[in-house]
Amino acid sequence: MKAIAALALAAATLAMSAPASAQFAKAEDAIKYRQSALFVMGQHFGRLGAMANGRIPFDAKAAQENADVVAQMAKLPWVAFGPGTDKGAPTKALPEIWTEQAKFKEHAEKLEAESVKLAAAAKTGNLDNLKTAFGAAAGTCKACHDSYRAK
Ligand code: ASC
Repeated sequence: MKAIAALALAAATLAMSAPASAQFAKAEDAIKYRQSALFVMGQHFGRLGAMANGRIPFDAKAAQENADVVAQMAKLPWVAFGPGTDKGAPTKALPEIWTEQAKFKEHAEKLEAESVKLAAAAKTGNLDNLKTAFGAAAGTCKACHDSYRAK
């Protein structure tokens, strides 16, 4: 019984830490994984942008939900930029990602930090807070794309 409990605990622990330890069978899977995470993030970020820029009415609850998704998705792509994943499927990822790993990591961490602030701003229910935090987060998207994504 003890062994079963220990196994169950180990499995649960593994499941909870899955994103950070995601393993990919092949480079193509890693490329698809990071593109998928970034795509989903972009969709939800875009909805926030539409509110921040007045293209759609501000809806505090929707903003909060979208920002929470962004903050979760922002954690996911980075593990999928591992060694050997520079090719294997169509990708705009530039080689500098792998030759400037520390700088790339800094960009990723900035996005993660700004997306946490964005979620906090959305929780205030105040459109001006959302606008400010959205602008800062969008800046981190752009900075990384300028350096590490092909046009
Ligand atoms: C988005 C999106 C990005 C960023 C970037 C910000 O909505 O999909 O990649 O914002 O355009 O400059």
